[in-house]
Amino acid sequence: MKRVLTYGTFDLLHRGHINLLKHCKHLGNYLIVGLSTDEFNTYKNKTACYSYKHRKYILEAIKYVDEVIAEDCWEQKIDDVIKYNIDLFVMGDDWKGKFDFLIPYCEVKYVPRTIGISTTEIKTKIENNLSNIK
Ligand code: C2G
Repeated sequence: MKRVLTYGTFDLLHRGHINLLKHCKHLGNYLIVGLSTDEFNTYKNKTACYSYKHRKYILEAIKYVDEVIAEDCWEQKIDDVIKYNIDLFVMGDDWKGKFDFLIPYCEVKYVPRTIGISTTEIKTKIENNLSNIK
């Protein structure tokens, strides 16, 4: 049983998130997602449209996801890798190198980010359309 861990905000879920989660699951057998809490998003200077409760509800409905845990801070990753007996940590390659401190504890992989889609882009498109409507 290869246990995989990844983290993120996963707001306004889109195909880039699904590609990442699918890739994570196919690299192992059991996928745990560390979902950024609303408080941690504030700390990351990110404002999610959906609350943690709703982002968790949506993630738990995805067939690739086996478990969702709260991501409260940057510093919890080593403890999580040990606590959840993680074999492989995966993030999109926009984070390449940022989590290499986990290498002594588990395998670390950065996978290609899906080009042409992001939560920020989705928000901008909606805001632009709304401004056109006014
Ligand atoms: N992602 C992707 N392709 C996209 C958009 C996102 O592969 N077009 C990946 C990111 O690389 C990340 C995951 O999807 O691995 C989640 O992305 P976000 O929800 O934007 O999370 P982020 O703000 O990067 O927070 O401690 C780590 C942080 O919590 C990551």
